[in-house]
Amino acid sequence: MVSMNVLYMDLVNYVILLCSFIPVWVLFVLGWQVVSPDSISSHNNESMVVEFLWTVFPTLAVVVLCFLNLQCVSYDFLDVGCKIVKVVGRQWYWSYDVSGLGSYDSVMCDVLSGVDNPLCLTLWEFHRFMVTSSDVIHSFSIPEFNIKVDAIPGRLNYVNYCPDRYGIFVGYCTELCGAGHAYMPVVVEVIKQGLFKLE
Ligand SMILES: [Cu+2]
Repeated sequence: MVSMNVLYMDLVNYVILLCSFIPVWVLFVLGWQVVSPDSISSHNNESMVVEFLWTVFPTLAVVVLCFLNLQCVSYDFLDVGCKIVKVVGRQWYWSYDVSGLGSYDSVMCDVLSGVDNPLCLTLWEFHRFMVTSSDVIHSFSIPEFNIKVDAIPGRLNYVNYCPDRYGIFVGYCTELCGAGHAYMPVVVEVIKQGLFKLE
């Protein structure tokens, strides 16, 4: 399911390329037809097979894209035994509550986007981030995960994510939330299952 999501993002890029290529190609051929004395319209070039193929293949492509799109859209509604990760934005640090780890604060400790207690996620496990705030509006954002969820006081926003690679990922608060806005990085460690520990 996760790789489907990644595949969809890739497909979108290919479709954008294709969408740019088609008008350029059509304009080129049109121009060529206008100036060429031997244009296509002067020949008998109807072909049922070609017309059939260029109707069926794009239709199939649209069906496949619709299917992937629906999967991507419904990805957030999936409830596949997600591990709940509560995320609370505070002035100016993040608090996490991860099942198995309990509740803890993640406070910035140096200028290179380091925090004392990073958020620990396990590889290939579905996590549901439940995001809220205890004071002003923050925004929980991890660009490498394609995640950006507003943390709004009195409201619970959520997003699902399943880490597909090991590593340390850095995100930021992306809502101007006060004097310490720049000093509340999100640091996520994706580790192997069973390696959780807090210092
Ligand atoms: Cu903030």
